[in-house]
Amino acid sequence: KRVPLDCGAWLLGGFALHETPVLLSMIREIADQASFRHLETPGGRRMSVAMTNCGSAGWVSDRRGYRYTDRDPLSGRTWPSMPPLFSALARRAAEVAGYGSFAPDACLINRYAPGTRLTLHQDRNEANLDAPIVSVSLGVPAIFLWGGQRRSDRIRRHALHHGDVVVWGGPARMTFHGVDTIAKSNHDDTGELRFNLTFRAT
Ligand code: MD3
Ligand code: FE
Repeated sequence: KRVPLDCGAWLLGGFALHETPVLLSMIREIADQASFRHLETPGGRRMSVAMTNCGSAGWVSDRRGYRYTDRDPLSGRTWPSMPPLFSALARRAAEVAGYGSFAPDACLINRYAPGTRLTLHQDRNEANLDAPIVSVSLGVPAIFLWGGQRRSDRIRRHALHHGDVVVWGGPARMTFHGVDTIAKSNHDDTGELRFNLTFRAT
């Protein structure tokens, strides 16, 4: 099913469902090479979400700011390459949502434990704002929050489940969004955890 969340934003319910086991095993392999870590915000706060990346670029945050790097600052090595299955999934989802020729070079992998949240923000570190962002949810459910182009705009909420894919492009690309505090629950494939992949063209 393809449900419009906003102008330019589509929820593809269960779009990745049959690929979730292989996605999770690839996340494990990536994390063996580039560990999940809690990044520091420019303001000096530790993010409750744990993050890693794959692809030729990876998103990082530290006291100097937010940016994309070609190397993992923890190891000094390049980020693990993006599995072809990841990019193929992201491309197919973007196409279904009306964004042809999406070529992601970065995949940020977020890991949420119970009590973790992601405060309202815009994704604005990408040079290419014409390209959409494709997100894949895995594991325990989350309440996704999104507003408008201004932080003060009314917030809407929608549950994201294991295997759901959301594509944010066009007018929705600069939408303020976040994730409400993750409740304690269990998923057969991830235990108490939620993972989210976000595919970006930087
Ligand atoms: C709307 N991640 O990594 S994914 C992020 O569930 C991020 O981990 C959330 O926000 C998560 O930056 C939400 C859905 C999403 C991702 C990017 C967007 C929604 C978006 C960019 C613009 C507008
Ligand atoms: Fe975001």
